[in-house]
Amino acid sequence: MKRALITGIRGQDGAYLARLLLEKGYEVYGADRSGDTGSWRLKELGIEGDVRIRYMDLLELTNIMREIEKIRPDEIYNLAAQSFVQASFEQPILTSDIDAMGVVRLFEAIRATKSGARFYQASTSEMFGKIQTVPQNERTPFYPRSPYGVAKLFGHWTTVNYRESYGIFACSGILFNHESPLRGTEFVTRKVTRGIARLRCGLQDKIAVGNLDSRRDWGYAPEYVEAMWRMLQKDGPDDYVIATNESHTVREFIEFAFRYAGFDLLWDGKGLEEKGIDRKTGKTIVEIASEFLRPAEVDMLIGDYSKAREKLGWEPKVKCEELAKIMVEADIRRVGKRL
Ligand code: NAP
Ligand code: F7E
Repeated sequence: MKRALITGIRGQDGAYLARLLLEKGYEVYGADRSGDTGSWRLKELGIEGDVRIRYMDLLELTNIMREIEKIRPDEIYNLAAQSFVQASFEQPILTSDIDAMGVVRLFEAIRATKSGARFYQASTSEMFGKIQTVPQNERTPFYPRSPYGVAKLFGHWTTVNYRESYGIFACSGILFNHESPLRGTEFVTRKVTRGIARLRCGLQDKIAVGNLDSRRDWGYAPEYVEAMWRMLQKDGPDDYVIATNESHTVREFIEFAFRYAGFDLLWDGKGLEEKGIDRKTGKTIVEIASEFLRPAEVDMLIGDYSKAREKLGWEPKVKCEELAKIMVEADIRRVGKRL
């Protein structure tokens, strides 16, 4: 039986990856910094009792070393991060400590314990930031636009460097945005789908958002964790872009989600004054709030996943419109049950 250690087990991807690896017969260890064994995501997937939770913080090297020594994993998936871009502008030092230095700590722990584990690093399309080519692939130059993007770029190059210097089987997955019903409510997709579900039953009267015009390549998280696993099953380590090769504005995602929930949304006004109006009632249901605008924005992302298709046999199935439907459906169901 293979043994996997997943950092960030309590996050969206941690939950889906844990389910996938359990289905494949792995013994799954989940590292969590709170020491709490409960997780609403693992619970929703029905696997809460099947994952062995270990107390581990990426800020503490000794803690990481002890756990790797004890667990002796065959595969380590580093999914832990301060992953909210907007928060990284408020907490740049903490974000760097976790997302950049945390990766060095993990690699040094692997070396110190002489672990032969294969390693996956959760890199991100945010490293492309102010994009230099369209679409973006593994050869596109990086230009991060936030403390989060800068820290993740450090983590990416650390992964490449430890692979080249010490022969560690380390892969960097450059994943574009991926969402699901398990997405955190601070991210725009889930904020919108949860907001719509609550609007429908009068628990909230509008949704406040920031930039409507940025474009993202949004995929479906359960499919993306499959790509992570495939990377670690290859004969050699490498880096891969994982994306859908479709790009949509935030505005379009909002339109898909409202339409699926049965609303007829009409946009009116410009800039901070723009509003989304419910054509049936004439009420404002979407408004712009400057607090959700960022000091620097990533305007547009679209990924070219052809290397992953050729080498991993990986292909996305769920695209943006279908994704909005899946998320709206799940949130309507939850609100119905008052979850
Ligand atoms: P997520 O839901 O935010 O999960 C990240 C997890 O990391 C959280 O559960 C968090 O724990 C944990 N964590 C934070 N700081 C930690 C620390 N110091 N020590 C240990 N654990 C810590 O993120 P996700 O969406 O699942 O993404 C997984 C990874 O992929 C992240 O590294 C993210 O940056 C990266 N990524 C995500 C996307 C995407 O679109 N989802 C795209 C590209 C890359 P708490 O619950 O205690 O806060
Ligand atoms: O923003 C705009 C916002 O926070 C998407 C993380 O998983 O994916 C994620 O980062 C876009 C941005 O995701 C609101 O300005 C408008 O242009 O959902 P987001 P993100 O910043 O793209 C990457 C790949 C990661 O690696 C990250 O870890 O939507 N936007 N209005 C808004 N964003 C938020 N959060 N809230 C709003 O109200």
